[in-house]
Amino acid sequence: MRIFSGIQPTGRKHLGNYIGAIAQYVSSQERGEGIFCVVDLHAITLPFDPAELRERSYDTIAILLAAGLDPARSTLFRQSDVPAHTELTWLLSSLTELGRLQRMHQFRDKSLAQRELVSAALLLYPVLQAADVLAYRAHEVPVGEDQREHLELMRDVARRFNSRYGDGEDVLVVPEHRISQVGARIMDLQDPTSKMSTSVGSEQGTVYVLDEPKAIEKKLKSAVTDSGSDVRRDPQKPGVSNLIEILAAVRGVGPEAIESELADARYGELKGAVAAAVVDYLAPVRERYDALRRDERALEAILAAGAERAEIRFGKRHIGRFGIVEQGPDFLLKSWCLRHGSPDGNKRHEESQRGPKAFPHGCPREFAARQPNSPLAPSIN
Ligand code: AQP
Repeated sequence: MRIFSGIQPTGRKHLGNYIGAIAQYVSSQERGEGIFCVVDLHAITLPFDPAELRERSYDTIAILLAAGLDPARSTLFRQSDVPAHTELTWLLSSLTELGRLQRMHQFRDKSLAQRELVSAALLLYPVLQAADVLAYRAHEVPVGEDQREHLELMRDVARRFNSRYGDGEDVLVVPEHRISQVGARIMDLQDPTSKMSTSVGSEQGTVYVLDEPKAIEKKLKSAVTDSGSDVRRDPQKPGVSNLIEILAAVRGVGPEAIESELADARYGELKGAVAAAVVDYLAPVRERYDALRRDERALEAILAAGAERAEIRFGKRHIGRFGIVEQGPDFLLKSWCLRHGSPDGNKRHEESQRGPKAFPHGCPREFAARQPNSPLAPSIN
């Protein structure tokens, strides 16, 4: 089974990102072939500073490694290093309803919060996300609850592509989302009716993965609760429900187990237990992070190798004016046929694979370098 997910290199990663997404990525390595991507192109849908984005991309990849993603087992790369994502976005945008994009919650919330330019890229964010996943024909996408709507759109786009261009074949895999039963929507500690968030939350209401233990304790111990005293989940008690959910998620148990364990406890004890558990949960990540983050050359090497592997194992290398010059997933071939409006696109592709003869102006060096027996070919496992 192939598993894909992407994470933005925006700001500092918080406990919601960690529980809802990163911890799931790490455990998914036991179930299948993981492909994880630092989605820097998603991050530019809002105003950004290029130098800052580069730094945050390193921060994010270092957190993923510190959390336990293993580049030898999973493919880890930076989205902008693999051009197939943006190429496929354009193709898929031709199959995506404009009205539906405009109604997406994330687009509405983020465009309302924008004071200056609301970019077309912000609108197309879910199409790029669809391209990310569909390019690799991933079967499963681990995400937090806030991404459910985008996943539904992606599934519909894949189905539409298959019914229009698949010739009876499921060229694109219609992926399943994997949203945890526990911890899929961690709430802000100061406003437990809103999700813990990079862009909207308060500093005090957001636990960051790299926070010092003292800061974690302080934030959790000052979490907003309610005037009652029962430690149980209830829509009327969003603060207490959130703390129960966090404790359950970090201990890897159901929230009912926490409710019965703390049935006689007061809110202060609940907060203390959550604080201690979260400090222990994040400590190993913080300890490993610094050394990983310091070595930017090593991070670059991991990202470069991941991009290479993503392109060769799962994607295509290049759609140039000669057509697809390296074998890629069938759907890209079909996309190419679609572009050329000709069912014999396949034939032309095969011809282009036979070598330099297919290139009227000679064989480009880039193509030569990528031939399996070329001395210029990169060595890929
Ligand atoms: N509060 C959350 N609880 C559980 N899961 C969450 N995720 C985000 N917030 C929560 C999941 O984290 C993954 C990465 O999200 P992202 O790439 O969107 O990163 P981000 O922009 O830094 O995260 P935010 O906080 O979601 O940013 P805002 O609120 O500014 O848009 C995703 O799988 C997401 O579901």
